[in-house]
Amino acid sequence: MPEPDPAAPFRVRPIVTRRGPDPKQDRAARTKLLVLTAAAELFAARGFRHTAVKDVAERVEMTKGAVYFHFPTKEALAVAVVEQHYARWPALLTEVTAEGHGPLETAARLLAGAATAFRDDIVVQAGARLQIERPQIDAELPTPYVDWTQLLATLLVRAEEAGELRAGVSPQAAARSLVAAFFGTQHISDVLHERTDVVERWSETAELLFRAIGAAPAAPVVPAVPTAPTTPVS
Ligand code: LUB
Repeated sequence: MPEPDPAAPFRVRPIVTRRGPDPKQDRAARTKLLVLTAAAELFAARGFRHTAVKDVAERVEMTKGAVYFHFPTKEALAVAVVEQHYARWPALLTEVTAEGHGPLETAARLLAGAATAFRDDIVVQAGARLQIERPQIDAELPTPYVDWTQLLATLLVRAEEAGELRAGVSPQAAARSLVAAFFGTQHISDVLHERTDVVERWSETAELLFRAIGAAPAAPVVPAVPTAPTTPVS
C-alpha cells in the first residue's frame, strides 16, 4: 500500500509564472500574481474590511476593470490570497523531505520553516489575518488548521512506527497540540512584535513540545535558532 502523501491535504497549488508555450497565458499569470500580492500587502496591513479593490488597482497601477478581469470580487481576492497561503506548504514539505530526516525531525523542520514564512512572506501573513476575519468575508474560505493537523498527524504516525515518539503519546493529539501552539505563538508574536520574533518564539516552544513527545529525551529534534531577548512592548 503506498504511503499517504502528507501534502495531500493542501489541495491548492501555487500560481505558476514560469514561461509556458503561450505568452498570453504567461502574461495573465504574472498579472494575476502581481494583483494577488498587492492585495495581500493591503489585507495584511489594513484587513479585509478596510481594503477596497480600488486600492489594489491603484497599487498595481491598473484599472479596477483590469483587476476584476482576474478577480471578480474583493471576496474572490481574499479567497485567492488564503488559498495561496496554503499553497506555500507543499513546496516547503518537498524541500524538507528531500533533506532525508526522520519523520519527527521532518515535522519539527517543517514548522520551523513555516515560522520563517510567517515572518517573511506577505501572502502567508495576509492569509492568516483573513482567516481571523472569516466572519467578515462572505465567501467559502478554506477551513483553517485542519490541513496542518492532518499533515502533522501523518508524520507523527510514521514517527510512532519508527519508534521516535514517546510511549503513550497519541500522534493525533500531538498534531493538534502542535498546531494550537504554533497558531498561538505566531498570533502573539504578530500582536506584540509584528512577527519580528516569531522564529525565536516558535523555536523555544517547539523545543519544549518536541522534547515532550519525542522518545529520545536527550536529542532535541528542533533546529537550533539563537534565542533573541524579548523586547518590552513599547
Ligand atoms: C496555522 C493559520 C496560522 C496553523 O493552518 C492554518 O490555518 C494556520 C492561519 O489560519 O497557523 C498552525 C500551523
